[in-house]
Amino acid sequence: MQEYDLLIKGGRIATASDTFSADIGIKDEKITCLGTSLNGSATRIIDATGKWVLPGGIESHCHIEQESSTGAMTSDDYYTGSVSAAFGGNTTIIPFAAQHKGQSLADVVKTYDNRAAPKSVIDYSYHLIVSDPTDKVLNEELPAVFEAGITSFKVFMTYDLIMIDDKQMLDILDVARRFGALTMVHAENNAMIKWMTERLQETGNEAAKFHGISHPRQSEVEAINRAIQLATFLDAPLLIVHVSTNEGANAIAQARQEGRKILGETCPQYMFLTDENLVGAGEEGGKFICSPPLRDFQTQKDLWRHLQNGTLQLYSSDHAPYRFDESAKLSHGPNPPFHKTANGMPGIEYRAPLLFSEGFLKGRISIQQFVELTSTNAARIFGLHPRKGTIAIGSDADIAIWNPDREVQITETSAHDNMDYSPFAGMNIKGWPELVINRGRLIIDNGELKAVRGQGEFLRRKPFETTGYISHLPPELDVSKNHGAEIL
Ligand code: DUC
Ligand code: ZN
Ligand code: ZN
Repeated sequence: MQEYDLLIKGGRIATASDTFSADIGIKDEKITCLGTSLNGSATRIIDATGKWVLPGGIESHCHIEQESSTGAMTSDDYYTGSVSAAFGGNTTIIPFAAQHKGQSLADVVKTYDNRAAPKSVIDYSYHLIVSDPTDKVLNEELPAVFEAGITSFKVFMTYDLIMIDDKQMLDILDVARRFGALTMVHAENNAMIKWMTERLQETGNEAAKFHGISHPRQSEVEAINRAIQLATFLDAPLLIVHVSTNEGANAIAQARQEGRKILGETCPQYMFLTDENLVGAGEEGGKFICSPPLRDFQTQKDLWRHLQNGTLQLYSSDHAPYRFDESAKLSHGPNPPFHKTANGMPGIEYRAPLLFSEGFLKGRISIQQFVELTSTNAARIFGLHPRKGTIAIGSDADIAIWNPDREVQITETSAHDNMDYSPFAGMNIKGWPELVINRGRLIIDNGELKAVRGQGEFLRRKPFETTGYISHLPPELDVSKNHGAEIL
């Protein structure tokens, strides 16, 4: 019997708090030993000299095998989506399980279990999108989903077919607060978007390049401020996803400074692309249509600052893959109006490598911040820490071994997803996760996929309020001590 299934020797390890040189012994899916010059017997030994040995990435915002409210199916299923995530250094994904009006949550979860379990090559959970918060959903179905280990719910303040109104949002925030779940919100003001879209339609300005104008900055800022007030009213935790404006991030910073339980996320497209990509792409502008839309160069700088100083704790791809063909982006014909083009762009594979190259290697963030932003914070916020998101004895052996010298050119089809384009095509980046290990199994070995369909496991997650991620709650509001009880 070997002492270890896998021994990783000679690498430089980084966690969210430390860096150190050590060997890692792995047995039965777990990290069982950290030490210098480990020399127990091992089935396989990996030489990581000169490499960074980091926790596997946790991609906590991606859309995989999901129907949009208008019925468009993402172009990635759980196989291609998880394979692409794995090549990009991730060992866990948390996509969305979306309720459409009239659907029971049990049906939604079953549908996504049937999609994910046979196909995902890495571990997974879901956030539940709630679009129809009936009394039954609020009082019976959401608690049942929560008990099944799905402890985060997303709501939309825009999109006619799935949006909820403010009262419904209060209902959901209230249920989430009582159970210790985390509400995530897509914060854009629906009326402003519709009003602007109508003006653009009336004046014949419907090309892709007008998409950004139809989603003004104020639309995001108003909705973020309103969402913060609604959450503050109930003292419920709230995560504002895909923040794309400085003003929106400032509202989050202000709320956090006042001790409110508000979290924020941004995405690579807002840090590496601008509306010039959308406008410059002409007839291919639809490739760059996403919501919120791409902004400007000043916003890129602002969002870097908000990531650096911790106002935004999550950096996620918002991978929403719709091919640029008749199956998805062009389902309404070539050159469709912007308001009939599926919203979203791919990027699950390049999320972490872009941050490693442009953030860590260029000195904008430390390696510990890189680990926090790509892994540890998501594990903490979504109830997976310390099983996931760190390198520690007893944690799952989820590890990415990064070669900091490897140069990669992104092309339209260099990713392993099911897409026919990449919005990041043409960028040259440095640093790549050459080996990726999920629960002790080597899943990516120098550009080769070693994982098999369905080897990823569903992860039951802990309640948000027990994660300790927000530690400044006054005792009377700390529902982790009072799980599921009424506190109003
Ligand atoms: N919201 C997302 O989170 N992703 C894609 C499109 C959208 O509106
Ligand atoms: Zn959204
Ligand atoms: Zn999204």
